[in-house]
Amino acid sequence: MTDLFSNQQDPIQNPSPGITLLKGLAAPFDLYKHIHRIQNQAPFRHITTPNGHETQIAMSNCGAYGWVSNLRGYAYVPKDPLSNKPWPPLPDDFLTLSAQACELAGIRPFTPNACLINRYEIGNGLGQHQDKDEANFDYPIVSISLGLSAVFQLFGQERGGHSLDIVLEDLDVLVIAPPARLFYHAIKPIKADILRPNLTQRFNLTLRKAK
Ligand code: MD3
Ligand code: FE
Repeated sequence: MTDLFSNQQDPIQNPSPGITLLKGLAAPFDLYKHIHRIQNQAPFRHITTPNGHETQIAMSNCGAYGWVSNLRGYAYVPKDPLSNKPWPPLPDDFLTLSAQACELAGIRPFTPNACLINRYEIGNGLGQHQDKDEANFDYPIVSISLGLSAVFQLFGQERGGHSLDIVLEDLDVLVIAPPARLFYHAIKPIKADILRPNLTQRFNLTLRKAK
């Protein structure tokens, strides 16, 4: 029923073509268990971008390929440059969650082979950018949010202009598929949550087919 006094929201939302927000879909999984194991093998690090600046957010990866950045540019590589060893394996839970998300979004499932993990502290954000280091932009990206909420901003094919703002909460899963796949997007600086004072971080995991 849709009445003025209902505070229920649809667990499956389609705020823009190609974008599906699956509220709380990650709840059944203990994803922190996996993050802790991954960060023991491939610690979070602030990477240097081609313009010589260090990223605000810290990053790690798991899967056959990991996304790295250095003064030469951005790339997906099979080994962690810090250890010169392969990235930790992609946990089965991540593949299960990705398949569930694609099914609920009504798109063809894909087999992710890369997972970038972003870690935000309070005050950290991510500037407007496109994700275009993957080989084939027809494949979707599945994003999982953990911890503090974020305001995700979706722009269009061009940088700037108006944005559609979407709140990503703890345990939400976002599926990004064409026609939104190459849209510019950003994360506003993360705010503290007065109701959860012990929460000081946000994690975002993006499952991708890199190559
Ligand atoms: C829309 N991460 O890792 S996830 C990134 O919350 C990235 O850490 C953000 O942007 C984060 O590149 C946003 C949601 C997301 C991921 C990829 C997209 C939205 C996207 C690619 C195209 C359009
Ligand atoms: Fe991105």
